[in-house]
Parts: sequence; C-alpha cells; structure tokens
Amino acid sequence: MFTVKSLLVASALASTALAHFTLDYPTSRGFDDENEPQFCGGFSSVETRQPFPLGQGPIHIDSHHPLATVVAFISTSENPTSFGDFNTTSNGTSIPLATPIFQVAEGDSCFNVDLGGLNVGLSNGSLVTLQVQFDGGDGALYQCTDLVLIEGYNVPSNETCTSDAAHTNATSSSSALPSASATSSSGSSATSSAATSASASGSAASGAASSAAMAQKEVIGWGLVGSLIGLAGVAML
Ligand SMILES: [Cu+2]
Repeated sequence: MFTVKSLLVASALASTALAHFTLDYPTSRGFDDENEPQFCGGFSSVETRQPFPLGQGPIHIDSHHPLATVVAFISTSENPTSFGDFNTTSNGTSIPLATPIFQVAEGDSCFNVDLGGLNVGLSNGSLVTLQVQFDGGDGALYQCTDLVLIEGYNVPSNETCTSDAAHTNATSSSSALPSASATSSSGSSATSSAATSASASGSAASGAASSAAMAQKEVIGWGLVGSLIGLAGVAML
C-alpha cells in the first residue's frame, strides 16, 4: 500500500533519473540517463564524426539542475577508451582542458572552444573526441562527441554561441589550473583573476550566488581528477 512518504521517495528518485544534462551540439554519441555517470555517458565507441571548426567553435548543453559545474576536454586518440586518453596525446604531450571550469544555470547554455589553440598539434582534418563533464549535485556526468576538425568550417548560424558561459562564469582558467596556494581553511585560495571576476559577477545563478561562491572556492585547487570525483558533495541540488 502506498503512503504519501513512499510516493515522495518514488518521485524524488524519478526526478533524479530524469534530470542530468544533455549535449545538444555537436550531436552527442548518445544519451542514457542511467549511464551518464560513466565514461562518455556509457557510449564507449566512436560514432560518425561531425565537422567542427579547427578554430573557435560552439558547444551547446541543456542543464536540468539549478546550478552545475562544467568543464570540457578532448582526446586526440582515434578511439579513446579511458579518461587517460584525454590527458595526453600519443606522443606524450599533455592536453590542456578545452575550457575553464565554469558554472551554468538551468536550461540551455553554450560555450566556445578553440581546439586548434590548445597547441597539441591539431590541424585541418584532425580527429578528436570532446567530452563534457557536468556536475549538478548528483555526481559527475559525461557526454562525448566525435569530431573532425576543419579549418574555416562555418557552423550552422543557429548554433553560434554569443553568450559564452565558459568565459563569463569561469571558476578557474584552463591555462592556470589549480596552482593555488594553500592559505585558506579549505586548502585553496581564490587568487586567479578569473575566479575573482566570476565571484563578482555571479550572473548565471544570482539566486544561488553564495553557494556558487563556496563551490568555486572548493573547485579551485582540485584539478581535473579531483573534480571528477569530488563535486557531488559540494555542489547544490
Ligand atoms: Cu542529474
């Protein structure tokens, strides 16, 4: 027999399963909310590669959480099978993150990446896989998209990104990830100008600005591995 409480629990579980995020452009390998916590959202094989600019190009996501922390990174492997394939190229060059770590509000967001500008030897025709990591409070989630980089490729006009979430809501800069000195009680300090400006603007999540600021302080200093496993307990539902 159902009680009100059991119905509430059931609906809470259902909304968790239906929440998460989608990668809307470029087209994701696939979406399965049950498997989204897994590498590439549970879609481990390369799908049809889509043309994407070698220079600046847009990524569109849709968040079903009020506030989430996002970062994107790439693999230059033709068939990446692990997170390790997103760390270094085949000749051992380390690959910088494709974006700062940034925050998005609920709904559609977009951000730009400049993959040619990562200086890992990408050129016209290079094959890459881009993975988006998203944490809206229920753990890190992943989506992948397989690309072929084209110099001068023009994305469809409706996919251009003018309000770039990665560069207005950044919590750290991709070129200066976690070198923060340990001066505060949380073991990190918000010393980068990116963090300062993000805290000051807080534009995407005004209703949760203080929580966002706390999350930002936690994020800074963690690095990618830390953010892969650690955000669930910090970010808000
Ligand atoms: Cu979720």
